[in-house]
Amino acid sequence: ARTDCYAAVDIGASSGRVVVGYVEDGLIRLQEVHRFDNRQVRRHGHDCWDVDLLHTELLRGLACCKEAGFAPKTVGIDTWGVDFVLLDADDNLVGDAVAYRDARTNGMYEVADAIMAPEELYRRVGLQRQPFNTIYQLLALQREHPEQLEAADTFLMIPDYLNFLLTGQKAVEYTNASTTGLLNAETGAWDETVMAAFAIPRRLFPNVTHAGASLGSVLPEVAEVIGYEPRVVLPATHDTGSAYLAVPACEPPAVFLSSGTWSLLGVENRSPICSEGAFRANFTNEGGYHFRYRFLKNIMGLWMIQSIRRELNGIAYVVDEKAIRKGRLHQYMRVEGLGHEVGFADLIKAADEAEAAGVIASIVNVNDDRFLAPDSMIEEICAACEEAGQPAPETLGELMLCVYESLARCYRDAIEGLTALAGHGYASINIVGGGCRDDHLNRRTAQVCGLPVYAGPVEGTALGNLAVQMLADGAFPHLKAVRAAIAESFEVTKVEP
Ligand code: LFR
Repeated sequence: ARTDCYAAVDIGASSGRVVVGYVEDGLIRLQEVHRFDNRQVRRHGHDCWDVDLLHTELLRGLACCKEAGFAPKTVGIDTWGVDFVLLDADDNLVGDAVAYRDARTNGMYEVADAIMAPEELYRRVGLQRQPFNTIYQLLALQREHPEQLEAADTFLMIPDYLNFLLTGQKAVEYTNASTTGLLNAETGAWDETVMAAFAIPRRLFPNVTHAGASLGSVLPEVAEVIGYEPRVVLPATHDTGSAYLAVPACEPPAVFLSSGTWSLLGVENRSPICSEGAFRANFTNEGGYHFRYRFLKNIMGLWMIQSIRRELNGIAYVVDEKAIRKGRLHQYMRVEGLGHEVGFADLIKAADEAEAAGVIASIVNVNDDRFLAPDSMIEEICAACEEAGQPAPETLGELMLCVYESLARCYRDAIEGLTALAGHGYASINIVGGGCRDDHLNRRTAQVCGLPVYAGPVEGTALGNLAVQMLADGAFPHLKAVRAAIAESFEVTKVEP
């Protein structure tokens, strides 16, 4: 098996993949060896991650490397942010890995704001206000299950936990820790003032470890199952942190957009901006690789499109035998004559046709929290249109056009916000991630924002993950070199406004 290679395990809210990367003639090559659907399950009244499924798929994926002829030197794991598990003194899980879209954080803004003004919290931690931030999840846990916090010994985020299962080492990686709302934006260490104010026990939190660090070899029992013995290296374990590393930054100054379940739109800075203006515009300062900060905004993203697709196919996004949240087809919606499951291509086609027919899109505020986890995305969009005095979409094309146009306008507003805060304009939008394959969205984004769109690479997150492993192994001398190799190795499509 080929050993001069690295494996990226990249797990998003809707799917995960294992991608092997290696360098050949200065270019980076990728091969996907495993892909799986991620899912949420209903447990003890909450939407939760199935961490056992993630563990199984992780091992399966690493074994697939070997089956594909690779025995990677190192392995790196990244996932979405904010979510965590608690371990007791015997390293057993305490409670469930509740998923960030779960409703447990409802009402936590009020609780938190009575403890510390949100402006003050922002000045310290620089994190955008989102109901799912770890800090609000911990406040919810304090109220519902104080005994779990009591019984807990260690707080680990999802990738940290998977790393622990591979190596037995407990480390909390910095980029993902920066999504908790508990890390000081300036120092990059746990903010003990914030923790004390919110009565979050500091003793649970291992000191932060930085991307590039090695956690050592996998445990013997893991090596046995996967058929080789890689070291586990920390990439930017927050997927968005990995994705931003892989942006080729064509035509600077460029706005970066990592497009997946979320659209993460922003720029990379050398220091955090925790100003009043940044707070008001709700931009976040997430910690990046090597002292960089992602100054960005979360935009509802492909989640809306994924939800519509699931709903049209009658699939719930939470697996729950007892109270399955089945998508209800809105009374006006018709997908006729398709004869197969609705795919993304069908949705794009419907939007293209509606556009060609001159349909005027109704507009919704995609960043309204009502779209975070609605029972029916389709009904929620229709209701939002009606409440705003606009016609509710009556066809799939109208619905899709509404989503696309609303997303693109939210991108435009975010770029205007960035421009106002930075005091200068931007020349292009660079999109990485699965969403950069959506031609309709690329075209509309270019039009509405009035900027050229550079789309690619699609595997931005896995690439960013691999980039840090390659740097840790000395395959590239510095970040600039690996970024240049990424730009040269992958095709980027330009879409003019
Ligand atoms: C994207 C992402 C975002 C984060 C959200 C929740 O996958 O990691 O950056 O805000 O998921 O964790």
